[in-house]
Amino acid sequence: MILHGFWRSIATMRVRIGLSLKGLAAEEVPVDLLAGAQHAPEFRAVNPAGAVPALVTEPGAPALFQSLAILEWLEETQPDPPLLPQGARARARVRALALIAAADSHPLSVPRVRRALAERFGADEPAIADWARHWVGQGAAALEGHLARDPETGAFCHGDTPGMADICLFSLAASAGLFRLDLSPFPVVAGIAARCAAIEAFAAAQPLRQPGAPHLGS
Ligand SMILES: N[C@@H](CCC(=O)N[C@@H](CS)C(=O)NCC(=O)O)C(=O)O
Repeated sequence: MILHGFWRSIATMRVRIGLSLKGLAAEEVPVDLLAGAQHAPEFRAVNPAGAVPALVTEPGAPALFQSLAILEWLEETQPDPPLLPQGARARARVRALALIAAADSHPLSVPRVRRALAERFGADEPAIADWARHWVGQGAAALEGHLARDPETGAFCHGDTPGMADICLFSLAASAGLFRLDLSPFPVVAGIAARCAAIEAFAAAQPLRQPGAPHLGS
């Protein structure tokens, strides 16, 4: 399989984790979002939406796209270990938690939105970072509210094994890291993110661990 992605891409990170938890490997082909490679005709042929991730599962077949749809495909084609719990209600809860991070929060800080803020409204870098922090924080607050009040929450979002909601929560925590948002006001979210970070499938998928990422620290 070929995973079109980018070191910094939060959505690609979700697919990296899902593949790894399922014991599957994909060769990652970088699409340099900071250089605008998502707009190149060669990549638009892969994903006309101009966004990563895009997963080519077999030669010649159109790529799968949208990280949550890819995670659902993984779940259906490779059920073990499961990313979703048993029972319709539990599955709805996990999908809803995942969507808070992946659908309500993350899209507001993707490169095309940051670029539109700069080009259409004259926002400078600090203002754009402030905007991104705001929406990541809104996502963290919504997750915290749901997780803290629900007895289904365990060491992870739903019980004591990581799944789809944890993948998305961990991706939100990675956004918080990139935009320097302190997650300590959200202790349940921060605790689950820390437990995810102790699992290699999660840790190895983090933006700063990818080839091409800037080397930070000594
Ligand atoms: N909802 C999509 C988001 C895809 C997306 O926006 N990906 C970002 C990187 S995380 C991207 O490629 N953005 C390109 C751009 O904004 O120009 C998913 O979960 O796959």
